[in-house]
Amino acid sequence: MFQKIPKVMTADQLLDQAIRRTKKIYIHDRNKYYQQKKTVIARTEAFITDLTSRLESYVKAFPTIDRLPLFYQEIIDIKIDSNHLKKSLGAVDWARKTTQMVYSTQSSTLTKTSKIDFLKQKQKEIYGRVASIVKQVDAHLLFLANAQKILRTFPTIEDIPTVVIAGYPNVGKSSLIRMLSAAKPEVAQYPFTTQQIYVGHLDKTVHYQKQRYQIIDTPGLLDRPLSERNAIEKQAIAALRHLADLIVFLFDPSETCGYRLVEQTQMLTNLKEIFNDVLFIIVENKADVTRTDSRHRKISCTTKEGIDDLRETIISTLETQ
Ligand SMILES: Nc1nc2c(ncn2[C@@H]2O[C@H](COP(=O)(O)OP(=O)(O)O)[C@@H](O)[C@H]2O)c(=O)[nH]1
Ligand SMILES: [Mg+2]
Repeated sequence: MFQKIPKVMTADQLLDQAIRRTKKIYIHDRNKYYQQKKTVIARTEAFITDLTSRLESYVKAFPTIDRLPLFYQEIIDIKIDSNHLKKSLGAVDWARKTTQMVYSTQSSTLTKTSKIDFLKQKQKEIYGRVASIVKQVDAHLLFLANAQKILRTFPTIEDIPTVVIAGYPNVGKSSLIRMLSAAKPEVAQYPFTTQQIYVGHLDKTVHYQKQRYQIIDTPGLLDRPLSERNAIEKQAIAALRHLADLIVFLFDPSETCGYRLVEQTQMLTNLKEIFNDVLFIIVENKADVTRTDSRHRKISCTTKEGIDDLRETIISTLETQ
């Protein structure tokens, strides 16, 4: 999702690189004087272009936060701090504009002069002013560099109808997401836990148009009692609210997962409180082992019992969302 953002350099690195590149520039002219003059001007121009285009590429590559899906806005705010990010992008853009302005106001002096010494002195002045502008935003560049590193690890989650799978460990969440997904689910780092997030897709063709639905498993997040959560994890769970159009809660009535039914019921109650505006489908897995007489839907990831029916129900529920 944010993989295209380039690595952000520090002020010193930016300036060094710009200077290094200019040194490779030579303009040839039979006239020695013109050769020198043209070379100094070309180098100064290249210096400015190198810097401003790089600064511009940073500002353009970062997403416009307010236009991102709410899920991303929230995790960016938690992991990076949205206001700080906006401020830093603004500062870097200011440096780009100011650098450009310094050059625009000085470039005519360079072309008009006939003295090489004066020309070189002017060039030095421009380099000096621009260097101090870029150094002024060094802290912001560092902030962006760090933000880029964090954003790069964010999972790619689309803004399409999404079902999230929840339930205690070993109830069969991974098995279910594998059964339901059209292709192998993608694995990515979830920004808050050491755990990973699994993103699969359900496809359905309606009137020759392929509809895509997302299916997400967040091991480590929706599989432990909320009372054991730290503040960040609670926020991370809250961010999922923006993502989930539907939650499939998996019970394991066989209790081979290692958790008793009362504990599992308690987690469901908890989740319903947090996701109070999200629809739940409650499913009992491992029906091949234990089949209760509850009214809940029964499935088995081992025998595939109830899987096709569950897929249909998920899709038709998401369609009406
Ligand atoms: N008998 C039986 N075992 C299952 C079923 N679904 C999953 N399992 C087993 O339960 C264990 C945990 O499954 P997994 O999908 O990893 O659970 P997760 O931790 O919730 O993702 C694995 O050994 C699975 O093979 C089922 O329907 N029937
Ligand atoms: Mg799992």
